[in-house]
Amino acid sequence: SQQTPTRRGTLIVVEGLDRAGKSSQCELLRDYLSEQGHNVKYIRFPDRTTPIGKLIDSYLRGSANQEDHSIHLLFSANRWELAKSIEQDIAAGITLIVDRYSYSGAVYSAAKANPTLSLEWAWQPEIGLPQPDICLFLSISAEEAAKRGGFGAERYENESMQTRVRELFRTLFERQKDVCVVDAGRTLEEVSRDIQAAVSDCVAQLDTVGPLRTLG
Ligand code: FDM
Ligand code: MG
Repeated sequence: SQQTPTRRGTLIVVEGLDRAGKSSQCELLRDYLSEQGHNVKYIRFPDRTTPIGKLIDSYLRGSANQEDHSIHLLFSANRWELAKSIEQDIAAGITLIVDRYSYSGAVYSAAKANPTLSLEWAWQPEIGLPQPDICLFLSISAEEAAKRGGFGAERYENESMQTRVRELFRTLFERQKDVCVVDAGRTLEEVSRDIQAAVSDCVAQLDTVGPLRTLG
């Protein structure tokens, strides 16, 4: 008898500024999709557990310095080292929720205003990585973010960096038309309802989309 081929999983990316509620929304989405019967995995970048991830972790905590381009390529390498396992999970029918991805990668590095580190340059090493089926951008105003409390102690967690990151996310997502912008300045429930609706549409259209694509 013939076996029904496994329906591939969906690659879902959640992006946004610090304090936009990414982690809470990823958890709510994981629970929602699990209840719907999906086999779900929730991962995040940077993955601080690998050898490259440990270098990134010391950089973010400020216990180590790295040249701007060098740390940028390490963040990218941290995605490349997991690319195969992402492809394998998707092929095995697992739905992956990814907290930050190439978009954060390009935007945070370009926000340093290093003259030889443009958004264009920063995007190049991302080309060829698995392309998300849906990228949800949790958008929050500077005012709303400020209301949600102070910054943490890690590198990049300061007002001037966050302002540049916000502008660059906007620039990037004006070019990448396939992003789903979610107004994250509302209650957890309101935001999660929008996310669930967008993800459900995406999952329903998966057969039309075909196999997992790659970033261009
Ligand atoms: N970040 C994250 C980057 O600079 N490049 C990347 O490729 C990624 C994935 O690392 F400030 C930044 C964004 C953030 C920091 O992320 C750690 P979390 O999600 O706040 O732990
Ligand atoms: Mg953070």
